[in-house]
Amino acid sequence: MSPFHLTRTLPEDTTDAALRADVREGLTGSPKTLPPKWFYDARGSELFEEITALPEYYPTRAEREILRARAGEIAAASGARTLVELGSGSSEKTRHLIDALTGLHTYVPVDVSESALTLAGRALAAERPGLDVHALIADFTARLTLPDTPGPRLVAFLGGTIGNLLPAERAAFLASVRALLDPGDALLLGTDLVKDERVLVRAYDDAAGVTAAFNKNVLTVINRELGADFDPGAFDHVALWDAGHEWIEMRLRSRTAQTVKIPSLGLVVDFAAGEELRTEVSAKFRQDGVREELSAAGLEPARWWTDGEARFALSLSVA
Ligand code: AVJ
Repeated sequence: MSPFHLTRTLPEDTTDAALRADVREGLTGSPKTLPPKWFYDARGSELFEEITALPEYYPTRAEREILRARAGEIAAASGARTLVELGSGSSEKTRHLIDALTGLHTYVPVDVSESALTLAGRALAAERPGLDVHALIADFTARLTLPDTPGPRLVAFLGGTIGNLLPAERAAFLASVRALLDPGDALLLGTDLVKDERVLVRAYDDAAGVTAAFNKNVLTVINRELGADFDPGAFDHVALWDAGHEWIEMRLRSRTAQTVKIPSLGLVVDFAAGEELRTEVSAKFRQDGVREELSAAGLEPARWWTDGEARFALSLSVA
C-alpha cells in the first residue's frame, strides 16, 4: 500500500465565511452575480459529471483525446517527478498523464472537495504502488503552499476551468502559479477554444436540461447553507455567447417579480420580472491570447496541442 496523506489548508469554517461574503456581495450588487465555485456541492459535482457525458458537452471528450494522444510527449517534455493537479475532482483524465510519467514520485491533487480527494487519492495510491499521493484540501485561487517533494514539478490545470475566472482573476491566478514554480518546472493548462456560437451555446444549454439543473443547484446550495428561500423553479436557465468578451455566460432569469429572504445574512433580495443573475463566465480562448496571458505571468509558452477538430487546447509552458 502506497502512502496517502491528506492536508487541510482550509479551516472548515472558511468555506462558510467565503460563501456568506460572496452571496452578500453578489446579490446586493447590480447586476447580480454569484461566483461559479458554489455550484459544486455533492449534488452539483454529480450534475457536473453528468454534463461531461452529454452529447452537446464536447470539452471533456476533446481534452481526454488530447491527453490520450499526447501524454507521452507531455511526460517527456516535463520529466516531472511531482505532478500537482489543481481542481483535481475525480482525477479521471489525469490517469493518462500519471501512467505516462514513468519517473513520477508524488501526485498532489488539490481540490476544495474532501470527498473527491479521498476517493480519488486512495484509489490511485492503491493502483500505483510506490506513488506517494499527497492530497491538499485547498482553494487553488488562494495562495497555495505545496508540500516539499522532488522536482521537476508539473502543475496541471485542466478542464478549461481557467475560463471560469474573469480576466483580472486569471492574471492573478497565473502569477500565483508562476510563483510556485522553480526553473525547469512547467504548467499544463487546458483551455476551451473559440468556435461556432451554436456549438458553444448548445454545450451550455443541453436538450436534457442537465446544465439547467446544475445552474439552479447553486440556489439549493444557498438555501441549505444560509437558510434562504429561493424557489429554483421560479428561475429560467439562460446560456448566451458574449462575442465581445468571447465568453459564455450562464444566468438565472427570474420568471416573475419576487423577493428572496436570506435570514442568516439578514438580507432580503428583490428580483424584478425578467431580471438576470449571472452565475458563471466560461471564457473561450485563441492561441495568441493564451500565449500572451502566459507570458504576462512570466511563463514561457513551449507546446500547444489540440484535438482533431481544434475545439480544445492543452498548452505546456515553462518557468
Ligand atoms: C468547470 C470549466 C469545466 O465552464 O465548461 C459546465 C463548468 N458549466 N457546464 C465549464 C460548466 C456549465 C465547466 N468547467
